[in-house]
Amino acid sequence: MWGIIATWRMALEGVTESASALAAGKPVSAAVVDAVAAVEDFPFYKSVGYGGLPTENGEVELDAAYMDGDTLAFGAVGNLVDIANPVRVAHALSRQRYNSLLVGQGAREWALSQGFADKTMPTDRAMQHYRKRCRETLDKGLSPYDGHDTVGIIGLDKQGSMSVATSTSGLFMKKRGRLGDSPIIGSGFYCDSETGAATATGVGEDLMKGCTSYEIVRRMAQGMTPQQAADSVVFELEDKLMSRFGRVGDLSVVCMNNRGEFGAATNIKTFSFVVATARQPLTVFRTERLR
Ligand code: SD4
Repeated sequence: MWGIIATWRMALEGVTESASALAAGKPVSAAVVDAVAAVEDFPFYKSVGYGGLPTENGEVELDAAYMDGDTLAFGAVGNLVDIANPVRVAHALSRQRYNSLLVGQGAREWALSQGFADKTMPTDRAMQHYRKRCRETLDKGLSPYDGHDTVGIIGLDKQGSMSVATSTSGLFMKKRGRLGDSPIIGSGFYCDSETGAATATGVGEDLMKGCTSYEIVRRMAQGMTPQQAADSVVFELEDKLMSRFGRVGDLSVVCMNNRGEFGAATNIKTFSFVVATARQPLTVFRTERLR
């Protein structure tokens, strides 16, 4: 068996390539990292990598993570500025014994010391959006935080190994130094080859309150199907936050177990995700809030 599942339609091109690699028996780590890097490199995706939208100060600060489900090793970067592929830095960090999560200037210095390329990440297009949003928030009182998506990709290879990776520019107009769930193990991602993996997208401040990805994997380990685990975690968290916090942001997840069965759940109107497995031809699903 092999399989790959990713948040959002934007992952399609990267997933297409990596699905062929997995079908050909290639290892999951490269398949997942390459698929995320393809999304990072595409300048028109405004919420990931090159072309990602800036902080309120007009800087692009990127977050990314990688986790190996065989060893449970992970690496993550937060608030990384002007380095070409944050997910590749996260993957390199996962091979270090210590310093698994590096942020800000320290993350950048480490990436440069390892030979990662210095690249100006804000694009003219992203800066035009930024200036427009600055005017709109002032003139029309619009929320500055709309317009964010994270790519999260889970893979399973023919050897039964699993891994997961995430990458995002985080919330548009976030404060300098703000981290969401995407580089935080257990919240934005979790992977254990003995069970399966999960990854999340949406409002990190809320996804972190439920340790969302870990909780999905834990429920799969206790016998839930991926779909049951995804639904129960998203809607229980939504209910809890509504009753105790009075509001809830966007919560969307995808997950897969080590048999290539998958699930997805969302509390927003439409959430797209991409899947291919040995049994499921490559498909872009558009799921809606179903509860
Ligand atoms: C964050 N979860 O930084 C990310 C953003 C995201 O859909 O996924 N938005 O909070």
